[in-house]
Amino acid sequence: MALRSPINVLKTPVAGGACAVSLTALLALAQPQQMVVNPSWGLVIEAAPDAAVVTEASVRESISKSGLPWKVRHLSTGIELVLVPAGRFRMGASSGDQDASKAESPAHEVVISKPFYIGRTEVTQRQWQSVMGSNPSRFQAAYFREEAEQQRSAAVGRITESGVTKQEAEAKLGPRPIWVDDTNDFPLDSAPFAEVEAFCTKAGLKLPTEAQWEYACRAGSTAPTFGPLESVAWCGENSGDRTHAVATAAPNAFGLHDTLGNVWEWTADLYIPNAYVQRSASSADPAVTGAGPRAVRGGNWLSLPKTCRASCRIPAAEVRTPRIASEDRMMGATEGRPQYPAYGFRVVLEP
Ligand SMILES: [Ca+2]
Repeated sequence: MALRSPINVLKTPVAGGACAVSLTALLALAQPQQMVVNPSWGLVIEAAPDAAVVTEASVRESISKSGLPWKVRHLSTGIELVLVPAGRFRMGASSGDQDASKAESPAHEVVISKPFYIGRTEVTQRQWQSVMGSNPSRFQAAYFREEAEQQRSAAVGRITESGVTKQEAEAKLGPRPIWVDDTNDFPLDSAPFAEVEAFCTKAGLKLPTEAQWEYACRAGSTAPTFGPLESVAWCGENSGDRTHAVATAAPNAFGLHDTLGNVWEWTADLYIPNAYVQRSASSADPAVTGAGPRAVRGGNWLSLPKTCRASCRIPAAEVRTPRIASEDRMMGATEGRPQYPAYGFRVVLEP
């Protein structure tokens, strides 16, 4: 049977009063539909911001006024990007933040002069693999299997100490452990900066500047965190000492997930501790270029809450301070691969 077109439906005879309804429906059909134009690099997922995600009406209005679609899938990587509107914010230590370091002061006004797209999530292992053809991440199935087996073995060992056989201990513990065997949607981790740059170049994407990152992370919030850490971030308090699939923690008011926690995020900016001292009271689109250690942002799966803050900034571990070197060792850094599995990233596209 052929599918009926809307016009055929309207031609179907209906009982009294329905003629007026049909005419209304016909007029509605005659209204020009809003055209959704896909950019050359992507496919529009949602043209207008979802009010349940972008909760501030003024932000939705700014996004709509830009004339750009809100959520777009980047064609060559599959990365979901959301539009962040132009605006201004106070960058650096939040008012009354006792955990802020000197490098986060003075707080100062920053103008973001143009809207930009930013990854809704950290880049995933699937997305990295599709572009680079390999996956350097520590947190893959083999890691989780090994962890699960080590824990099982330790538990069996504790029980057999009381004199029971290994078989009896196994029976007492019940079914073998189940581990995470699919990490496609986990964040990419352990990639050095040069490889992250190579990914961005191949994909035609960029890393955010520190200012873009903090503006996107805050999403209008002036507090150290945009929400309660236990619901918005995988950090040392709740992660079980590992990364988690992206977008399993609650998003911020721009619809971005995991800006705080999960993996630290590389930025394009050179890390200069007193960068903010050198700025004027109001800066437009600040960027710190040059060769040297990059600033990483947001804290990770092992971080203390005091580190998972919007304004927290540290140098990547390419240049070692004693504090970071000890963290490196704790997180399994090896010779020749110093970037510990704490680092990932999200991308930016400037339309
Ligand atoms: Ca993160």
